[in-house]
Amino acid sequence: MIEVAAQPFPFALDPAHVALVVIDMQRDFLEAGGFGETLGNDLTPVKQIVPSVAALITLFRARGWPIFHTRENHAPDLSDCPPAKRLRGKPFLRIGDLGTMGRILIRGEPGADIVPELAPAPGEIVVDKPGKGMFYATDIGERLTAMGVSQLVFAGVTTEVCVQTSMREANDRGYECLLIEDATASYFPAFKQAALEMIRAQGAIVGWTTPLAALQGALG
Ligand code: C5J
Repeated sequence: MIEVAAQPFPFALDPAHVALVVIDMQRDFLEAGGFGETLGNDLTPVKQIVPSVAALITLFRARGWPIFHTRENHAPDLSDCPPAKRLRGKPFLRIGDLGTMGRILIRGEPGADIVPELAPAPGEIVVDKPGKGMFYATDIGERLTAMGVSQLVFAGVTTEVCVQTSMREANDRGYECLLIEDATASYFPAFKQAALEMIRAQGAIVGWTTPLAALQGALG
C-alpha cells in the first residue's frame, strides 16, 4: 500500500487494484460551440484543468495502471436520450442539434470526442455513457470486476455533475474513490468547492480528495 496524503485522512493506494477514471473531457464540454457553451457557461475553469489531467494520465501510463475515459453522449437516433434530458433548459442548441462540431453530444461526432490533448492511448478503455453516472447503461462495472479493480482515482468534468454522480455510484458499489482536486472542474467554482466538501465530509462519506502534487509525491 502507498499512503497518499488526502482529506479527510490518508488514502491507502493499492497499486495492484487501482484504476484511473477520466470523466467526460470532451470537446462538447470544453470547447466553444459545444454543449457546455450552449447552456451559457463560461468555459474557462474546465479548460484550465487540461494540463493537470494530462499529468495524471501520464502518472498512470508510466506505471501501466488501467485508465478509463468516459464520454457522455447519445445514439444518433436519440433512442437513449430521454425527452426530459433533451428538452431541459434553454440551450441555444439542444442535444442532437447540428453545431460547429457536428451534432451536439452525439456518439461519433467531433464534439463528442475527447479533447486531443487527452486522447486515449491504445489499450485504454473508452466508455460511452448516456447518463451522468458512469455505471448507468454501461458495462464499466463488469469491466472493473473482470480486472480486479477496487480503487478508483477520479478526474474530469464537471465536478458536481458527472464526476460526483459517478463517484457516488462507485462508492455504493464498494469502490474506494479518490478525487484529484486540481484535475476536476465545474463551470461554477463554488459548486466544485461544495462538491469536494460533500465528498469528503462525514469521514469520507463518498471518498477522498487530494491535490495532484500529493499523489505525485506519494508515487515518487
Ligand atoms: C454535464 C457532465 N454537466 N459531464 N455533464 O452535463 O458533467
